[in-house]
Amino acid sequence: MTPGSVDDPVRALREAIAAARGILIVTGAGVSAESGVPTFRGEGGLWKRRRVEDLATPGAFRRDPRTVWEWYAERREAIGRCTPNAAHRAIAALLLRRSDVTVVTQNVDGLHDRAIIEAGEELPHPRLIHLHGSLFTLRCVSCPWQEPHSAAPIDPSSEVSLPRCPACGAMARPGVVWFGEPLPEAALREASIAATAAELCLVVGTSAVVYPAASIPQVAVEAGARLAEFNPSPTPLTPLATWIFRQAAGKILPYIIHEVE
Ligand code: BV8
Ligand code: ZN
Repeated sequence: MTPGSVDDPVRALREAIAAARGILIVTGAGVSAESGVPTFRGEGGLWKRRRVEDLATPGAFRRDPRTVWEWYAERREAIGRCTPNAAHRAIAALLLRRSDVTVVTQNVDGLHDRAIIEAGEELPHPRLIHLHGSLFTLRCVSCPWQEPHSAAPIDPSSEVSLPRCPACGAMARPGVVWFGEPLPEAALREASIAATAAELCLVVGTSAVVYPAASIPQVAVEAGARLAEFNPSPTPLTPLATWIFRQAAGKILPYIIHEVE
């Protein structure tokens, strides 16, 4: 395929981005892979080494809060040393440049937020939607207390050293959505509204197997959006894609997005 030819997907997608009214970008763990954050299901995936049922569920936390906190403390520590990559920066640049762009992320690593801060903007960004919460928020298991908790390391060495709610003294937990838990209503609603309004949906680095997040790009396509998939591997969304880029997001996305006003 010669670049610039009619069937050149890069040129076609650039033109579609320039012409679109309403762009939805849905991201998963793959967008953070080049930042050194392990994905969940690929080779070397996080879940591979650990059984999801043992860790990312309310039951697991009730049964063994120390082990669950050990896993989350390890991830917070590792991700705290990672930085946004070129894909996060390109997505942040498009989000900040165009008021009709919405980013819906399943990621809890905060790297989209950090790319927005690096671009000199404030948080929270109204059009960056977190479907599964954040590793860097703590919340109480029994009262409404929650707060951002980026720096302080968690000491999971004993039940006594685990974080407690300052308001009621109950156990504090990671501010993420576990399996079997509902997603934040407002986030899911805003994501669905953005999906129905989008003319273009870019899906970046997700295996599209976790619901209801995986239904968001499908809602966009059913409402008439064209879909571009950025993933080295095929996913259940591949059959819906108009454009497919089997490269690492950090390589191809800046090349496509930066050229488009
Ligand atoms: C709920 C947060 C109901 C914690 C996570 C149908 C409808 C509704 C629910 C279900 C349903 N069917 C099944 C369910 C239950 C379940 C579910 O979906 N299970 C799946 C596994 C079958 N869903 C739930 O439990 C959800 N809750 O439905 O509640 C309810 C309603 C009312 C009242 C009570 C209950 C909650 C789901 C959220 C779970 N939390 N994580 C934490 O992170 O610790 S899920 C976890 O998976 C992460 O959040 C992650 O974001 C998410 C999705 O994974 P991906 O991001 O896609 O990552 P993955 O590794 O899988 O893929 C990476 C991709 O990147 C790969 O394709 C790879 O090829 C690609 N890649 C790699 N490198 C690159 C790359 N791409 C581009 N560039 C690269 N360089
Ligand atoms: Zn409390």
